[in-house]
Amino acid sequence: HRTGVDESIAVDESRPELKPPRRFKVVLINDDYTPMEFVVEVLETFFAMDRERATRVMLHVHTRGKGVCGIFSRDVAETKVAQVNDYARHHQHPLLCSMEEA
Ligand code: TYC
Repeated sequence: HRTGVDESIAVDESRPELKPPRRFKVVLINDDYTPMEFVVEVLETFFAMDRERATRVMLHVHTRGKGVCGIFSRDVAETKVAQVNDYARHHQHPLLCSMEEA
């Protein structure tokens, strides 16, 4: 098996280059009907924001039309988008979440 010394040599071995993973912004879109409190709850629940940050992001989206909730791998971004849109629809709000390459 490999010693600690071998491990440090192994990181220098020739290997096929891996492309850096693509990153994706998860974006919230403004609308006229979703309650502000619901948007804050979404940002707290799915993006682990405290109330102050969630309120700031919600107000940014409200005034600017859209805003970034976070930047993630493609898989995590797709999951967040689906979770938010499913949650909004479950509560019969038109809130829309989407993703774009960072
Ligand atoms: N514009 C909504 C309102 O005035 C609040 C809102 C904020 C809705 C952000 C969606 O992504 C959104 N109740």
